[in-house]
Amino acid sequence: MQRHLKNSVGLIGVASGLGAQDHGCEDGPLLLGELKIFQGNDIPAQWEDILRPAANLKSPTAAIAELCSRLASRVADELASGRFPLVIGGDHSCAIGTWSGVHQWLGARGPLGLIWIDAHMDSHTFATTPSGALHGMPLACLLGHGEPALTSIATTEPKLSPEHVCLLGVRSYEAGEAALLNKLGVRVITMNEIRQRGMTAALAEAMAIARNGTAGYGVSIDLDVLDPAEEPGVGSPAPGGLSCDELEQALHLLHGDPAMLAMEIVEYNPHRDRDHLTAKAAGALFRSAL
Ligand SMILES: [Mn+2]
Repeated sequence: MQRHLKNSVGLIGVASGLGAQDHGCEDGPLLLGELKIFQGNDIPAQWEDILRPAANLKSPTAAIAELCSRLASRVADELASGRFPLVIGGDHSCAIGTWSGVHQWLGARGPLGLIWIDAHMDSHTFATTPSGALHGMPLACLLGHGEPALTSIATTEPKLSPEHVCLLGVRSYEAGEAALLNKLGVRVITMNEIRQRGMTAALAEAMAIARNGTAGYGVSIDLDVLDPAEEPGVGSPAPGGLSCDELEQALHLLHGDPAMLAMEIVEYNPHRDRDHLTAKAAGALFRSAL
């Protein structure tokens, strides 16, 4: 599919931490904007909007469903305007909105592929979650499993088919979500496997999966895939992650790929960051991918 989106990037912030136990990620987009982390690249990037949860919805599920529904429309609008959407979280529950929006825009053009770069699987449902936190559920929701309010954003059908999805960098998960992905046949490339094969080879495989039989694909980057010793500013740190350098190098593979339709960078928690290290990492990842 021919698209020429990447001459302009539309940044959409999602200032919400409602999906996490620690709400600190809600302050991520504003600080990244103030630091001009995504400016000064070859490709002009402009903040189009920062979305916030509605104040009148008391349950996190209702608030996140409403927020994701607005986000999905916003992302579809960016694509329709010819810009490349870059969604900046917030906690990872915003992925339900981001990828529902890309799916909606694709419509009859064909299925959506997704590369999920994360220390976690984010594939719980309310039946398996130990914490109840919605940022542990977005991938399950996009695959059509979980709370109907969250699986039916934009349309009731699943936004992703298992064969078009690949996870990268996983090292911290629970049995229930692993069982769901295993049952569905989703490819999971763990941190151990990346240590053996290298991140570039692993990302090349993920791209092949996300491109095969799809009309385009997206990339969801949870900053907690990076090692917290280097990049501490994330919601749920998990030791033993990627270095920013190795992820940056691998992301060059995405550079200039017309099949890449959108990206999101999530879980930046400024309250845990040190000397803006993790904020700068977010900017470096953006520049190498685009
Ligand atoms: Mn995540």
